[in-house]
Amino acid sequence: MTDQFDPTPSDRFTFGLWTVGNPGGDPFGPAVRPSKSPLELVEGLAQVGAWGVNLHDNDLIPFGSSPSERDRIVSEFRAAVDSAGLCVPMATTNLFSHPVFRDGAFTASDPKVRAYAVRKAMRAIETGVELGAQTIVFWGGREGCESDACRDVRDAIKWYRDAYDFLGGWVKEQGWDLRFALEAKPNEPRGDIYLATTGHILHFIETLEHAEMIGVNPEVAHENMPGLSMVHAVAQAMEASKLFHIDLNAQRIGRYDQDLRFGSEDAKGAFFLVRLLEGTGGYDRYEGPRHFDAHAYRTEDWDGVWDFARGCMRTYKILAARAAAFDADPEVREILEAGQADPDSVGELIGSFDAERCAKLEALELDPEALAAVGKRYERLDQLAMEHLLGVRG
Ligand code: GLT
Ligand code: MN
Ligand code: MN
Repeated sequence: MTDQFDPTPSDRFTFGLWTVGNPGGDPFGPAVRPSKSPLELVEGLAQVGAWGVNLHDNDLIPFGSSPSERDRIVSEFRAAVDSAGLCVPMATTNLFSHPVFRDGAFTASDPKVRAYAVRKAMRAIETGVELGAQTIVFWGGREGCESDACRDVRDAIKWYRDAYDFLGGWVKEQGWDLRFALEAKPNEPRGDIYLATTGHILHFIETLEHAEMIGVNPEVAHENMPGLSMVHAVAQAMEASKLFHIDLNAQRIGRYDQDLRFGSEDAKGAFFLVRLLEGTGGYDRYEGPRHFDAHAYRTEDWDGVWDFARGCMRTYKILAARAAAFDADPEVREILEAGQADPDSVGELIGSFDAERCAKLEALELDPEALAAVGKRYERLDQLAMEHLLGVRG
């Protein structure tokens, strides 16, 4: 049975090779699913209605491959992607698995490790460009420490900056129209990871030489792990025109990085996130790919993996429809409009300072007791959100 929530390529849903390809191993037990090749994964993704596939260099090209093996693998993959009707909008570099990165990659204390990491990123960017990627994600999984005795955090941040300044300059010299999207995570696998949240990264970007080509790739799980709001992180990134990519999944607050099926935890958080991305509540829609960085439960076989992938996409579309209904609901509009009404144009007085506005502000009659007496009706508003989300209204 099909319905309007089944994914189609025009929804621009993407998955990483490492997501649907995750064979279910964890720190306590081995893989539970036979592994599938990148070519098989591409075929499966096309069948479930995805638009694109993303990859790390080593998801496709085994570490240590010779240049000729690498060329053969990339051209075979490209042919498979083309014949499946998919695309590769994003590529990334594995700067965390190999033991060489045990003390970090761009922030490792040993300058030779930093040089090796930058060169590995250059090779991965070349592969991304060859496959048509427009966005290069950087997740600094080993950029952190267990003990701050090991280095001064300010040195780490400086070395981090050096790497992005170098790579940004190199990309521009090649003449490639690429954007970098930096992904935060507060901890795991390191005790503390540098630039722990999207907010930290947004500031760091402003200190970079090629800041205009660098944005963020927030992930639901990584904001939720420490109990922060993904909606607020994404909104701040959008407000700064820095939402270059997004990692959609689900997470219970306080747990390890669970990478669960999108929307399967914190349905209300997912609802407000999709509402934000779709722009139904105001402002422009996010136009980039909707990327799922999640994997199927360890209980699943391969059928379960494709159920998982379909589930991510369907939930996104269901939430988009629910968000549109919420924002079209006259009672919702009425509460929001009443709450922000400004019949005396008082809001205009606050902004960049000038003496005339200041005088008007000073002259206003403002009665804090009367202002404080007004109930905001957010209980009703949130209940309306819940009823739309639960499908009993609109
Ligand atoms: C790794 C990590 C993800 C990142 C990937 C991109 S790698 O799977 O857990 O959150 O987005 O490097
Ligand atoms: Mn991610
Ligand atoms: Mn994650």
